[in-house]
Amino acid sequence: MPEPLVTYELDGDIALLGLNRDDVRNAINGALLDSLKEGVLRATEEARAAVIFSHGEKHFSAGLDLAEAQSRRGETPGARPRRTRSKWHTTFDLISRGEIPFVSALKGATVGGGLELAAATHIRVADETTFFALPEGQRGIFVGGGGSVNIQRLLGYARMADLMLTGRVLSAAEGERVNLCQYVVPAGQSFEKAKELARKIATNAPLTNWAVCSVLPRVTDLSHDDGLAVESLIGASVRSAEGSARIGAFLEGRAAPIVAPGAGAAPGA
Ligand code: 1HE
Repeated sequence: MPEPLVTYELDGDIALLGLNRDDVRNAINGALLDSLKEGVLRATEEARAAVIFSHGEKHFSAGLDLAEAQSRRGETPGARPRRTRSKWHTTFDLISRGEIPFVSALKGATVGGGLELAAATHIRVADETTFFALPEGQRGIFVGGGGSVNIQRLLGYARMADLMLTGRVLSAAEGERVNLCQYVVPAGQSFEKAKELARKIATNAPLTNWAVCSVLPRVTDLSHDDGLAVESLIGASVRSAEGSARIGAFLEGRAAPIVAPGAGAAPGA
């Protein structure tokens, strides 16, 4: 049987989804999107958090499979009915607005559609080899994996326009400064760090995690008044027996307090 284009493994409460096309630097084609969608749906059923990482030595993803894209250009217009929302949008939305948190582990090239995939995840961990670019302008195409919404939200128009118009390539440290990633770790350590974060996230109350993943991104689309109304509704709907137990545990000294950075672990934590 051929190797899956996206591997799936359940590791305790977390699912590990591995892009597995290193021969073409994890370029994203239709079959990889299908495999990713299957993994994302399975993770949503089975896990409390998930990590998307890449197999192979150097790169996260080279983005759109340019060879497949080129071969499709030869097709007669209208031969394949174009759906309003592409497979890219539906797959990436299952990540960005789904029910469980996704953490991406980045390295090397995280470009074009690869950056769009990373931007669909909730936490991005880059290692020092990671670089970010949107070479669509040079290739004569446009973002198509939700980047105009998700990447623009992270970067703002000015920086996204700069990347797309000038072909500028950002280092991991530059990417962190402009919100493309939240963590930068030494080379080769992004997968371990992403797993550590996912395990931690998986210990949160699932309803709160769902609200962060599924509701917060939608609130930014609303007016101030509508946003506050939704916040109140969500606050009421995540109130649960689990929440009461967690608050009780803190009040009775059974839950660790928050520790200031650099202060070391709290006794008994
Ligand atoms: C590919 C692709 C690809 C590599 N589609 N086959 N994406 C890009 O414009 C990125 C184009 N790729 C690169 O700039 C470089 O390949 C990398 C910086 C990512 C990696 O460099 P390197 O030296 O490690 O690998 P390589 O030798 O350039 O590539 C190895 C093989 O992967 C080679 O094939 P081979 O048969 O010669 O071995 C490459 O042709 C192949 N390969 N990238 C197809 N992207 C929803 S819209 C999204 C729009 C976009 O994503 S635009 C960005 C497209």
